[in-house]
Amino acid sequence: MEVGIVGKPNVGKSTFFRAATLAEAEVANYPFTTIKANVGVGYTRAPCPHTELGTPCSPRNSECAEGIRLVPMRMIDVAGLVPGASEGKGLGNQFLDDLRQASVLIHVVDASGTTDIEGKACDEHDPCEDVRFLEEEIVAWFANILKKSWTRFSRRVQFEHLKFEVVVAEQFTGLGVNEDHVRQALRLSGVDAEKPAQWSDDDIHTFCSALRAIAKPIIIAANKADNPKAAENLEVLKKTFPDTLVVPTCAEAELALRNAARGGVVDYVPGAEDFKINEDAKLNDKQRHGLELIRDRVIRPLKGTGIQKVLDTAVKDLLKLIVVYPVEDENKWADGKGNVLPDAYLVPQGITARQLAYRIHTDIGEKFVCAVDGRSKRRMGESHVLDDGAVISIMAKK
Ligand SMILES: Nc1nc2c(ncn2[C@@H]2O[C@H](COP(=O)(O)OP(=O)(O)OP(=O)(O)O)[C@@H](O)[C@H]2O)c(=O)[nH]1
Ligand SMILES: [Mg+2]
Repeated sequence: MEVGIVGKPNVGKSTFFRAATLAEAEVANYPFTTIKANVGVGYTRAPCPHTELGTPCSPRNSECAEGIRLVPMRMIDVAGLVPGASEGKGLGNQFLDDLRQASVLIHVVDASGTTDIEGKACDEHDPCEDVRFLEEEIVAWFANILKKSWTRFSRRVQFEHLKFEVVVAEQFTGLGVNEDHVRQALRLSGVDAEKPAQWSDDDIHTFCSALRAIAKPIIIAANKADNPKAAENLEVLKKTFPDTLVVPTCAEAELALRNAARGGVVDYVPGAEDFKINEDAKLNDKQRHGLELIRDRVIRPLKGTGIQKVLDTAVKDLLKLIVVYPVEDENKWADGKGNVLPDAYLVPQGITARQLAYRIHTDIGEKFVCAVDGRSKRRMGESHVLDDGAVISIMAKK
């Protein structure tokens, strides 16, 4: 699972990335601070079933903090995008290649409206413009790939009777686009898959726009929400893009809180709606005041900093993934070595018991006999659809 952080320069992408991953990345108040992409690990949260069991867990592929399982995902913070990037403007389109593996994009927008379309400081700017241009750049990136060998490819579909989705998915190899994405994009755009040779530029654009929405869905982080001008822009963004998820964020506050928590100054769990200043911490007046400001301007009005909310919403509502816990022993919820709830798997909603078995190991998928629900101890057949948070033991032929 990979998450891409995108947006025009100077909006707070690297601050968001650092806050989410605690990895180092340069942050500065001018455009194009980031040139080479930063890669790190962020987390999505799920309730950990160990709290029901009353036994501590021993996670292997994830972490557990106060009853919350943190499931890792790769995050990538790329260079700022400007209009025309897909034709080489700004830092050009190399950053787009950095986004190939991303299955979801977090578009960081400056909701305070104090940076212009190229990321330079200004008094007023409409962030809706940024949302439109960024989407168009990604669509243009898709369209350029498709157009590169359009003639040859459309002929193969029309005259050699090859399946459109097979040929298109081939074109996009390495971009995380599969045949199912193409089929969905065809349905959504209503273009004629039988006669691509007759497609106009508009048809290509309509199709690529649908493919972008399916293969690289976007969630908007309306950042710099601590700025007094942000509230109004946030409402405009939500109204203008009613079908897009928009979450207000303050990356700077999240970074400050995570650093303070790491230094033992505050008790703060990412995603929490409050934090506690540690009484033993030696803070000067300025530091204490800074933390109180974060509480008054960000945490209270926004019910948190929004950073973790963006990640959790992207996984749950946009990608429609759930977390399941495969175990070997359905009574102790442990693996063969006695590790309790060792693995947390991010899987698509609607996954069946047998599909999960295949994800664990091809061999287990092939020799699947049945699965057992760790809670009810009921047996389930191969086509049983798994619930979010399921604890599952899979029986396979020896
Ligand atoms: N007020 C406020 N400022 C922020 C916030 N997040 C980031 N900033 C500031 O915005 C400026 C740009 O931050 P970066 O994280 O470097 O932005 P970027 O989008 O990675 O910029 P490029 O790498 O140049 O594209 C810095 O001065 C940050 O401190 C926020 O939530 N609120
Ligand atoms: Mg940056």
